[in-house]
Amino acid sequence: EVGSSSLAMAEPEAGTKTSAPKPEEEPTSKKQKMALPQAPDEEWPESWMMTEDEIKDQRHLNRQDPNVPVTAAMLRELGICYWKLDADAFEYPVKAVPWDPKDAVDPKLTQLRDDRGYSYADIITIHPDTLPGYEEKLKMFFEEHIHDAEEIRYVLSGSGYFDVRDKKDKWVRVHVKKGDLMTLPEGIYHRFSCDEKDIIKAMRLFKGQPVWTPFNRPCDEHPSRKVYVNEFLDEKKE
Ligand code: KMT
Repeated sequence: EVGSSSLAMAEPEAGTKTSAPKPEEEPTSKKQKMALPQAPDEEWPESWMMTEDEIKDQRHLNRQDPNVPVTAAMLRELGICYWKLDADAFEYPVKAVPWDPKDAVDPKLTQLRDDRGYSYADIITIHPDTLPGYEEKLKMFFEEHIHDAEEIRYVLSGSGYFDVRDKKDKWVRVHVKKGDLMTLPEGIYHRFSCDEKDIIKAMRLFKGQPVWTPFNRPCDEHPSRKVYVNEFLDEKKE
């Protein structure tokens, strides 16, 4: 092995006794562009454990009493990612299907799209005036389900709740607002609800051709659920 590594060949006097090898410098041609860093913990959306009582109004906070906050670290452990963008600094259409992600005017959004390979985007405004079949869709969004791909939502205005199941299968409510770009991993049980403001405009991004099909719970045998359980819930990883 001696002398066969590129490190040994890079030493000024090969074969002479040297101290510990110097840290290797990355060749400039191979320098990777840093991926857009996720937001610091204090900027993550406010999240809490939901009440276990029957839900009377899904638009209410539905917190426990006293409130049980959920930290950014706990959300990350469930596979959630989060970036904060400046949604006021750029203009996006009210509705566009599809809206070409190459038209992204925000350089951070462009970087995120390139880092993560998002190739599709559209904009959905959840409000009775803008969403055909509003009531029916809201019911569908609030049914507990998974997708067979990552769910990526960038909130351009308004606000709402993504509820996700934690490691103990309890509901965590994540309150997303303008500027929040959040991803939910493939196979996580989740649902969406408007909050009391009753309006949210969000960009939906996707890798490849979008597939919105929800698989309602129970679907523990679905391959995407198995991927999620294996990656985030399996005990052996604790
Ligand atoms: C979904 O998949 O649940 C939705 O697209 C609705 C939420 S978008 C803010």
